[in-house]
Amino acid sequence: MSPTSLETGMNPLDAYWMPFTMNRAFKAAPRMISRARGHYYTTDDGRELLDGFSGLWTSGLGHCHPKIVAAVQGQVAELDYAMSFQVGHPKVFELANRLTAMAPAGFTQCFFTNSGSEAADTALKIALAYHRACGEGQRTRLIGRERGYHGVNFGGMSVGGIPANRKVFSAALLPGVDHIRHTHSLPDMAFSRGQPSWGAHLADDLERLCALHDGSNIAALIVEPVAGSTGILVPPIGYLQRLRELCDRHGILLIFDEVITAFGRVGAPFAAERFGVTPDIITTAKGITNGVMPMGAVLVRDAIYQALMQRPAHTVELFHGYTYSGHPLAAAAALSTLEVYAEEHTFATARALEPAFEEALHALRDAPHVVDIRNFGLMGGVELAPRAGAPGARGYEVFLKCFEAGVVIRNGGDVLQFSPFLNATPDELAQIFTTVRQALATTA
Ligand code: PXG
Ligand code: PLP
Repeated sequence: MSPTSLETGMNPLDAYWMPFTMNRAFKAAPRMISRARGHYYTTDDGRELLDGFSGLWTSGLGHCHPKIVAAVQGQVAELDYAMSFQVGHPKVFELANRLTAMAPAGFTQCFFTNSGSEAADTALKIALAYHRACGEGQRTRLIGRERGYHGVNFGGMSVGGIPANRKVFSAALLPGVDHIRHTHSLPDMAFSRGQPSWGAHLADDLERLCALHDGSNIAALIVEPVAGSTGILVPPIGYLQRLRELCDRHGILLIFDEVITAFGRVGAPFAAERFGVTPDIITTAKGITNGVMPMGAVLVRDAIYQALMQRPAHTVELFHGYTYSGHPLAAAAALSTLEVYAEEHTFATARALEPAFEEALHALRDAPHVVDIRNFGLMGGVELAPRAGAPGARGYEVFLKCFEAGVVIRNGGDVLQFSPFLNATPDELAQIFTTVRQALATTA
């Protein structure tokens, strides 16, 4: 038997290589969460923390919702796993029906994954397969957007546009990918509330790429309706409509990555509905199970599915899938989550909370270091001026101070990010922003 960390004197936290984390700093001063209930985490030393980030955009209903917990507990005792290839189980079919019923008109199909990253790669593969089935196999180019985040797998990373996530893997990125420019411009839109009025013309950058590569070679454009990970970039008024028009003009599939924006985060089942722009494919994850089980889903318009169903019926139509696609526990968690969203009128509740959230967020305008504030739905970003020579250090320090003071937020570099619960109370919003203001006041 190998010796334990106690015998070797190693840090017992050493073996776990944490994702997107400063591993050495964490292990020197861990932040350990051992329980959660409702809107609070409990740390291993018994402190209660108000969660201002809804998990990681995942848990809009609050943690350990009793109904979802019971659904998963019941399911694990009834059917723990069933093979997902050539075999099915009832709940995943029911879930696909429910999801397509919630989706914009014309979406009839749902493909299941285990994460947002897998959903992004699945959507890109479906786009390529669709064009080939339509006799347009030359449409292989994939277009993303600067500052976009579509997860960390090779496809999503390649269409993604966050420099740090790409730098080390530069030579391994997919060929044939290009990016339209991002929509952010501090001089033109700082402190906009909701959608900026400037910037619809930025969508025309897609025309530049259609001219360069020829539109007939482009398979799909993937964008987040509201960019999340990069620090909340809200689409200018008219921008998404313009992207839709250009995609139609050139026969390009439009993919909305709604891993964050679906399921109430912008006060509707999908951002597509809220913005009144219908893409061809929608990717989701996170809120689909309220974060209780890993699951992602790719929602697809009927014409795409039908195009792939033309070959003889004894053939596999799409050579793609995951061992855990539509896992019974995830399906049970998702079905129960959708029921709670309906019973508790969660999306309307979230929508009603938007003005109070916007006010509380924008009240930070006069706090030290703040150079921009952005919001849409219950997504909020507060951008800080970077400390000279140490980008990200100031944001990280504010995150640490808030954690110490009992509030969990997230910093993406120097952008503080806010994702309150969809059913947060005014008092909770006040606590979050009072804590952030105090942290900013004591941060150099
Ligand atoms: N697409 C989008 C739009 C996302 O926001 C993913 C894909 C990937 O999902 P998975 O489940 O593979 O992680 C995401 C994930 C942040 C942050 O700080 C956001 C995400 C992940 C990590 C950090 O906002 N979103
Ligand atoms: N690697 C190996 C060796 C496998 O056998 C499989 C699945 O059978 C995978 C990777 C893919 O795993 P998953 O289907 O969970 O994505």
